Amino acid sequence: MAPGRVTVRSVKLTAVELRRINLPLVAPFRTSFGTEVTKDALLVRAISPDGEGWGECVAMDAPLYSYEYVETAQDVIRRFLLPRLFAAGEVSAGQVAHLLEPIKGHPMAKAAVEMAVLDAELRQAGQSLATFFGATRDRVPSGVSVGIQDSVPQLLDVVAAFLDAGYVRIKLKIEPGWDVEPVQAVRERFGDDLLLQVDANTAYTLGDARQLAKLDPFDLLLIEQPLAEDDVRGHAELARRIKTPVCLDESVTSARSAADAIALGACQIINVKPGRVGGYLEARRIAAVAAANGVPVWCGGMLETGIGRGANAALAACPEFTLPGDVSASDRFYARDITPPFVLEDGHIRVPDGPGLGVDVLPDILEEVTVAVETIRP
Ligand code: NPQ
Ligand code: MG
Repeated sequence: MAPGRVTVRSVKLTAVELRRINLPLVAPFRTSFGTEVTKDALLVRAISPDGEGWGECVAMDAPLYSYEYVETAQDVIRRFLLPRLFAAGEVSAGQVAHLLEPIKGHPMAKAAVEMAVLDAELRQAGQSLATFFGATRDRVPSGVSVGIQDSVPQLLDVVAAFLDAGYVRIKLKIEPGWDVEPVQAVRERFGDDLLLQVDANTAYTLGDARQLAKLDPFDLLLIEQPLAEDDVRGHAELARRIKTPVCLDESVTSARSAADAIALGACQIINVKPGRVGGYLEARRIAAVAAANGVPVWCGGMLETGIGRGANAALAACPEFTLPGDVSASDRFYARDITPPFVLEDGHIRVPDGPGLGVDVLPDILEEVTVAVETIRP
């Protein structure tokens, strides 16, 4: 940094805008917990005298992935989170989690607020999120999550199209009745070299261990969150009964819970999602804890707009992230996004290098998809 230049490390919040948008998905996305056809997202815009910052809340419109949903996130942000940040005067992103700690739970709401402050702060300082994180790559390999389909032939067509587009890793959503058959069909059609994994989103119980062991011959990279969110011990037992490495998603809610799950033998791999764990800073700590224990991590996805997608690309560019993430191109989910789209280049997504998120919101499209705006002031 040039002599005499001062790095601004805090943000004076004069207002925060909470904006709800509705984006149609290019195709319905079916998982073991339901089928989504549109994305109801909550955006957080932190406004300060020195500029603004954007955050994206990854809560769904219903409590199907975890207990949070977009209305509870907006309510807790409005009523409990922002008043604490306003009361603190100037805030730095590194202080946000501590200031919000007295409020229990609501990690996705907290993550969105921290992200907006972090973006504002880094834009002021002229530093990219990737540099702030210590990212070591300028592009990241891109994986794709493939929803449950109506038939195996249909699944093979969908997977073929994603492979043609260049995706380097395929994740199949599974549930009881849609597991061994689709995995076997994809292996047979696309061969042993395909990087392939599955995600059950908690749809099984330990009593299904024999069924899940039938996936052993297919050389999957991992099975993600087969059992309930709070069944950490069950995952440890399952990990002893199957050959496929167990990866946790929903169960890992903090760096502490990651350390506990690793110590219990409940996971050999971790899916890191900033929203699920209360923010990008906690996500970085989880990656560090995992790496210290020799546990590979990868960056998950929550159907983010370009705002969250850019931030995920920066996170996925950190050295601990040794497996391809669910950081797909924007057109995997959206025909039109609120930012310039992220595109696949030789199976990779470019990591933004501009200040903050390094992603610019397109005002006209943003207005078109906005369904409500609320401004909160101190
Ligand atoms: C997962 N994501 O890894 C999640 C689940 C998921 C890309 O598989 C709206 C918002 C719909 C968030 C559907 C992927 C969603 C969502 C599924 C998250 O478990
Ligand atoms: Mg998952």
